[in-house]
Amino acid sequence: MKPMIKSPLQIARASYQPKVPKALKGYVVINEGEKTESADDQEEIKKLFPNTYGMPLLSFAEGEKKDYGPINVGVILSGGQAPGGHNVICGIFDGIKKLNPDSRLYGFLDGPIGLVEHKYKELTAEIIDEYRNTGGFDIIGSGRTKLETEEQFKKGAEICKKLNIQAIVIIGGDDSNTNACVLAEYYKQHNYDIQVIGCPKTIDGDLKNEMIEVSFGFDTACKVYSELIGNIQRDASSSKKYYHFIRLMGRSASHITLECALQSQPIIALISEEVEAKKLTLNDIVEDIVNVIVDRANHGLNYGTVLIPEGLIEFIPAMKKLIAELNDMLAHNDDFAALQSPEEQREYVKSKLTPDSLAIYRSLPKSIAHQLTLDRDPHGNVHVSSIETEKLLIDMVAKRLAQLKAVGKYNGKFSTINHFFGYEGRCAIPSNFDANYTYSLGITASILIAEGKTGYMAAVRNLTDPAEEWQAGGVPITMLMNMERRHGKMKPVIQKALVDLEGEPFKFFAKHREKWADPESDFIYPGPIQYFGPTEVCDQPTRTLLLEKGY
Ligand code: FBP
Repeated sequence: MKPMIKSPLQIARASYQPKVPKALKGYVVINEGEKTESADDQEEIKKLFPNTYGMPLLSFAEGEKKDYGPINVGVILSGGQAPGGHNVICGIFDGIKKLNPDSRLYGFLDGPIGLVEHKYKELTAEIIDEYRNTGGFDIIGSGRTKLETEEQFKKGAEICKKLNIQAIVIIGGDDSNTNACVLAEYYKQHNYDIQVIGCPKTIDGDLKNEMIEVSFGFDTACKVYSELIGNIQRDASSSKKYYHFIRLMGRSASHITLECALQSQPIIALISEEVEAKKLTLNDIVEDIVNVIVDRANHGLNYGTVLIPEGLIEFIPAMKKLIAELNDMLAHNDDFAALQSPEEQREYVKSKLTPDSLAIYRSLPKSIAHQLTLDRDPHGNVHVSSIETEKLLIDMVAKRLAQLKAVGKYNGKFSTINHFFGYEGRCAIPSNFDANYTYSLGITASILIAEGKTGYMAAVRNLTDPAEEWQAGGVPITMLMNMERRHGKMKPVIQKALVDLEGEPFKFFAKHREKWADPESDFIYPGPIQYFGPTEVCDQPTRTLLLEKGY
């Protein structure tokens, strides 16, 4: 292993001892709760997962010392990076070693493909110690291969047999945990002795239900973006010359944008779920932004920040229809794939769309229309992070302001800067919250494995309490599933948790946003994540989590 050169903060963080729930400090007993149902489409999901459907919720309590044989585990990091992934692996390692020092941990390389292609490395204490409390997924790499064929499952079983691996832990988002669920069911159905455990990862915050309070990484990523937004707001207030249009990652869900808005108080934050509920058109959204800008100009202010969720475009009803048509049209479409130039592709798409969608497609700048037809990921998702919605909005707002200026209804200056924040936060050094949460998830996974569970997601709850009071356990993955259309076919997948317009975080935002747009209002400057210092500065969870829990 090549020696790493480290910053003073890296060195200090290496010796940070994550806090864990009381029950995880010693040995546990598992209490079984109620039997569970899937999020929707219960009959279909039950049929597809006869061996793993309806299992009970599990919660851990402090128990007596027990003896376990050696536990060999294979771990996979799947999908986009999220701060804390390394600590999940450290938690699994420490967990299985505590239960039996002869246990071994193998990391499959570069995502699920490592399992299929038998690419792995043993994670020794020396390697693990280099990655404690660090950001990134570079310990073993990540990838987005979808595990779905019997051949892949069998190849996975082969390597597990060779390495005597009793369980696979898949650390991933909704799509990767869908893989985990399918794999668990397959191995159980075919009597392979291999357990599969999932772990809720994603900065997007869209993998949650009443039992999974938040996915890991959301806390750190939002804090990084909020710091940057705050810095930009201070720059804007100082120079007084720019409107900053900031698009934020998050896929379809607007949780990141909402959380960043709660932390920084921009003049505008768009929430996709509200746009859909109110059936707003692109022109409606532009008009709302323009009204705020005109009002600020009337008060002599020509600067501010506008937050835009990256998935916005999918939630504008007419755009949603267009994207759905494109998804079906482009799924496994060799004719389209064979076309060489963007012009040929554009003509092909235009010839296949329904008249309404064609009109929308034509109205879009060519660059955006092209971005909508780029490759879907292996799970069938549009690559929303490649669609430059912020530029589209700047363009439309500028045109509308020019019209108003021409008739004397706007007398300001509209100079803009566009940003896209996503990759800046996905590998940040995990906040104390994420460092503690992920390490606890790792230990939880090791216990679920030792106790012979499969088809469960490691879960740690009560996250607004001090870490010692957190409640660890397991949630059947089938509980999060429903049927959705992917690549033109209905498939069982984990239901994405979108922003709940009746939930407290959104209600708080809706109540205060007008005040934030007001020329008299102040921005908030959250500042950088603090790792050492007073607890009210270092250990605060997100505003979303606090509001959801009634704080
Ligand atoms: P997952 O956690 O669901 O894998 O996605 C995280 C994410 O950062 C999204 O917010 C973003 O749209 C996407 O990954 C970008 O994908 P990529 O890493 O392939 O560019």
